[in-house]
Amino acid sequence: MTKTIHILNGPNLNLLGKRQPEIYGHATLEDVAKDCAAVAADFGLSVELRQSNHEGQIVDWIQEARERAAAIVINPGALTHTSVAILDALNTFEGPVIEVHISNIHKRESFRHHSYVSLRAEGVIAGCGVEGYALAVRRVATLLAG
Ligand code: CA2
Repeated sequence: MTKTIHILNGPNLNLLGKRQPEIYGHATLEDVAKDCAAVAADFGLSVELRQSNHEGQIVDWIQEARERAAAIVINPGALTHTSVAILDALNTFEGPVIEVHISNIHKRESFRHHSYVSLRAEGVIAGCGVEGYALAVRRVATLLAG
């Protein structure tokens, strides 16, 4: 059966391509889903992309991924910097986790420099724009093949 990568997005990322293009670019989450699906298909994988503004929903999706996903790519948005609940949920997931940030969080305000999710992630991609998602899918393919 085809392995699926769950691509989870946190608060406000539904606005991608619609607000603040100087920071986050012009591509939408639908564009991201298409790019990631194309890269995944090259490796015989599939993707499911979701976005929620609610921390508990993301925790529920991570728990669901335990049963249904081979890997997680996650951009938790601002919850990156605050959510022990998302870290705890990720710690129960057994496959690879790659953390993505569209902007370079290390070039921004100091409160964005710390990530709880990085304590669990196999890899972190930041500052590569929305291309970071497809790079993360490529990395997951390598890790799943190994
Ligand atoms: O750079 C990233 O991907 C972030 O995870 C984005 C979060 C921010 O809080 C993190 O520090 C870094 C913010 C997501 C807001 O997304 C928007 C997208 C387009 C327009 C407005 C907001």
